[in-house]
Amino acid sequence: MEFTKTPGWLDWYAGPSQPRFNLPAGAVDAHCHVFGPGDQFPYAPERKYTPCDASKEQLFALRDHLGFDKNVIVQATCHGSDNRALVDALKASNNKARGVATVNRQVTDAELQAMHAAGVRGTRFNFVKRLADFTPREVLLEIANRIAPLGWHVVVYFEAQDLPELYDFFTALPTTVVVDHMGRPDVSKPVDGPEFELFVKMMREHGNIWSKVSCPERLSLSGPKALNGEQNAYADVVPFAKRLVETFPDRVLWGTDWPHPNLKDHMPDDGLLVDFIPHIATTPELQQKLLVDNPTRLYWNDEALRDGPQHAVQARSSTD
Ligand code: 0GY
Repeated sequence: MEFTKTPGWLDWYAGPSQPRFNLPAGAVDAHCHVFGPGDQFPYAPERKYTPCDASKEQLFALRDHLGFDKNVIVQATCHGSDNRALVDALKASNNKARGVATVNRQVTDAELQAMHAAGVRGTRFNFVKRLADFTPREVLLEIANRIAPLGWHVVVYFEAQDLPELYDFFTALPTTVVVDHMGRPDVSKPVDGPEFELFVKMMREHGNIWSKVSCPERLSLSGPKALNGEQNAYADVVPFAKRLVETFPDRVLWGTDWPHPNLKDHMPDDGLLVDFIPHIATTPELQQKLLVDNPTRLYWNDEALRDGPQHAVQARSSTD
């Protein structure tokens, strides 16, 4: 099938630099996507954007170029709840990728089992209005209760101004909950102001809530150029991500977000994004947790699943 990209679409950057920061052995890129290819895995009719293709082979080549060992591939909204491109990538990864799918309430137990066997370990609920249509909370809760016995977690994507309204729903979920991109803080506001404090409170009071400290390129107002007196790109995002890494070292994840859907301003160099990591995780210990220990525990901890959900719950709450 022929697809025409959304007007103004920025394609992913094909010549990423070699990062200066050496990733630790076993590092996981814990947030990235595959798009299509559309002629093999058509984009969903209900999608809000049509991207350029970004295949599993291209993702795995980027992984090797940057020095990552593994990927966590997150279902992108342009594929709706048709997880075939994701599952295809997981199966081709040689156990080097896990997945986060999007499922609706019609999903059968057999389909969930098949996705689990392919490497899916979570489902994503998207509350960003420009990306996904509204789904009633009781339907999402029903899905969360269906996937919990598999040891899966829920990934949530929302914007900071919507957290007050979503807070009670998130904190009542029966699984580990992973927040995309720190809940998209407005980085022009103070890192210790009321908006980000609410996010920190949610993580402090709920040991099952994790955060990806990813997407500086999406959140930054200062952009990819180092500012006067600053040494690094995306400097205005550093205090937010650094605070979470240092406060919750056992519940943070990092990912490139390749192929960077819906960016309007610039397309990042993924090598430069990797060089952002030591500014937010400033010691080898913090880097090891962020890049290796945490994602490995969440996504490759199959012993917990063999012993049943009870064990998985204990594994969850033993962090921090
Ligand atoms: C991201 C961010 C975005 C898009 C999606 O699934 C998606 O379409 O997640 C966005 O547009 O902010 O994490 O990839």
